[in-house]
Amino acid sequence: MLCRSFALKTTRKFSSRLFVRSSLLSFSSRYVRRFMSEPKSRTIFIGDIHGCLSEFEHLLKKLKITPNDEIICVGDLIAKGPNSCGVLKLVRELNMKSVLGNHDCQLLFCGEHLGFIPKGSCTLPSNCYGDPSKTPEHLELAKQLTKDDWTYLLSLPLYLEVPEHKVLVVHAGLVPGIPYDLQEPADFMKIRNIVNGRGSESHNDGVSWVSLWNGPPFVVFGHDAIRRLQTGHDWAIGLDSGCCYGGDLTAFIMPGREIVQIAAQKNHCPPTSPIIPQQESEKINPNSSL
Ligand SMILES: [Mn+2]
Repeated sequence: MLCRSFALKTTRKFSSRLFVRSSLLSFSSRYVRRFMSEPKSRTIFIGDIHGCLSEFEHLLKKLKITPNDEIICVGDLIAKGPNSCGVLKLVRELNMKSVLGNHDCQLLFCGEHLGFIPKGSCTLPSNCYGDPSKTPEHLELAKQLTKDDWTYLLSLPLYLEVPEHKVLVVHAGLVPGIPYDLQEPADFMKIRNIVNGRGSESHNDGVSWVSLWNGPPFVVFGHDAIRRLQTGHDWAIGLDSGCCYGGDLTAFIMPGREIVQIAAQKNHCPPTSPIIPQQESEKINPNSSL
């Protein structure tokens, strides 16, 4: 019942309100894309893959994807899982879209640090990047990427609008009440909570950003594996169901609002924070329509 009321309520709101669009941008337009496509049979949003190539392949097989499907990833394609390069290759070959996740962003920074991409390629504010010496996995991964991988990563936006479905795709989230172009770029990639009106990576202090998000648009996001799949919001859905931590890889399909999942083959890496236990009421049938 919870899921059904979610779908009906959201549909009604969409039909009666205008979709917000970004206008002037205070940071490089390279990080923003408005995605206009030919009508496709399905738009499939995929949660954080984190190098879990095998689960990714199984999910695509289960989805029975066709060239008419538009596939959009919520970022963090790489790191933590066993085959980041394979994921990048498949994402490129199947012409998938994605937004930039915090790990993708750090990989770019490591690539610049090691000279694989030109100095000045990483133009986001400094709080979007970490010290490369403290991210050895990303440094090692940078040595394995192809030129096409770098070109693809450099093309990823911080947010992506899908007007056809009145959807905004971001990796982590945004601060409610602030226009997209005035958001902190780091918030798009790292936010979990709002603390004293500002974005925070914490999941303990303040409240989750999504609990304050009243839409429109409907936001599809990832990053927050600690809270697992988040389907209980009217105006957003969180798709990071922690595949790399032994959870699931999740796809959300529009139209229809169907959820399709593949269970992780194994626990690929230990979680950095304890996973918040999922409430019984939040559990869903892995192939259900919301
Ligand atoms: Mn992330």
